[in-house]
Amino acid sequence: MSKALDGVKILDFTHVQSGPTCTQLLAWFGADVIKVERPGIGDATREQLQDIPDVDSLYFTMLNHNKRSITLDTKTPTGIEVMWRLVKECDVLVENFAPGALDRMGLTWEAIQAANPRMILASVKGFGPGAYEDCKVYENVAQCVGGAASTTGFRTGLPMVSGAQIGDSGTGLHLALGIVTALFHRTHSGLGQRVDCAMQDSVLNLCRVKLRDQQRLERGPLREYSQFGEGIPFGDSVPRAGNDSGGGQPGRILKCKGWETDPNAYLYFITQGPVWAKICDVIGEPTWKTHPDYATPKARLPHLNEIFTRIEAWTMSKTKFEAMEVLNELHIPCGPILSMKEIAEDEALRASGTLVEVDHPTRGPYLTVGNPIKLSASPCEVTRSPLLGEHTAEILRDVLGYSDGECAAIARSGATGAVPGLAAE
Ligand code: CAO
Repeated sequence: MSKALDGVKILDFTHVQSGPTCTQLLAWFGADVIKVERPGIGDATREQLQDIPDVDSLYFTMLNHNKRSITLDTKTPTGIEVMWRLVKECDVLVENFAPGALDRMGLTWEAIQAANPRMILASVKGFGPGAYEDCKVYENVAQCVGGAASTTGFRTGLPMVSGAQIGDSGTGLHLALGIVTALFHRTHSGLGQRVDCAMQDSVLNLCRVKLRDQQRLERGPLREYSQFGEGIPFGDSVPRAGNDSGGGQPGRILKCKGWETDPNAYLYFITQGPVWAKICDVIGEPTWKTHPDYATPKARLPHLNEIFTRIEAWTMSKTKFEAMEVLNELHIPCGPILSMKEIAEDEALRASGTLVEVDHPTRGPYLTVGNPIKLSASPCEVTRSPLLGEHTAEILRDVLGYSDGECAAIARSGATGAVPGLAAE
């Protein structure tokens, strides 16, 4: 079966997490992703957080599946020549260098357009145009400047970053959507374009409900926040709301049986309006169905703390899985707090291909997250990340059409670093 992006060639100048997340997705959809790395060094994450000495880290392997790696020093004359051949040959150039680095490499938008008018140039930067456009940015910085940290955590605690990598992986996702949109546009315009995603903007996009609340706050207190029920006045910006649900259906994290010793013996419980009567029955408070303080969502808002305390008395009598079973039967929305250990052992996630075991020549088998987006006519097979420069020779020959003699000359020039077998030919 052919893949959705079969035939699309991606010139991948990405590193660390945000850019590689994007190009990995494109590779999973069938694009040929050619990752350009500095000879002898490669993507810095190959060596970061290494759990096995001298073996590509899980940080790297889990973000670079299904790609090919070419080592190329794009600051040597021969490297520059090969780089431009790649620009002419590929459909999309993706990069997340620090601001200015691409231009310093000679890859200005004007030069790229002149060399290949169909080329799409996709970039991740920390910030969009403005005072901070020249700044380097990493994940947690993006979470802070995008509004996530100020609205995450508990009201009385520090601003909090999330374990979900919304700055890096979130921006990579946004960029991937921009790229396929630009590829679609190109089918009728015939031309490439620039696709720019700033990490600050992507985080803010994921935090849009908090900007919604900022404007609601200007018209009065946020009645669904626990803080309202506690009688604590609001300030002039959206406060951290702990585990309060961000939507119109109030929810909280509640203790379940075993919480004293198990840090994840909790359940997220949502008091969805349409199933309120069932909630009252299950927790043993049938009179709350008609009681004026509890009968309607609006009446319940000032009493949420009391309501969740009562529900928690019920959830504490069950394990999180027992509670979920009872609640699911009644169509009451809820979810157990799953640890990474529990997720890693989840049979359904493995069966669906969301969790995949991959074999690696120097690491051996490891578990990774596969493609979370399932296309029925473009199934995804997750293959291991490339070793540094593993595909240098085949890319020079098969993609760029260099003869064996030319490949050897390129290798001898030092542009590719040491590539076994190449210089000798
Ligand atoms: N051949 C020769 N030189 C190469 C090369 C190659 N194949 N690949 C990269 N380089 C060079 C670049 O040209 C650049 O050189 P100059 O600065 O001298 O022009 C240099 O390597 C380093 O690039 P960088 O500045 O992007 O890397 P850094 O480690 O200093 O910064 C990061 C890393 C992530 C902070 C920065 O790239 C950045 O802010 N990127 C944009 C935002 C982003 O994506 N952040 C998320 C990262 S994941 O948390």
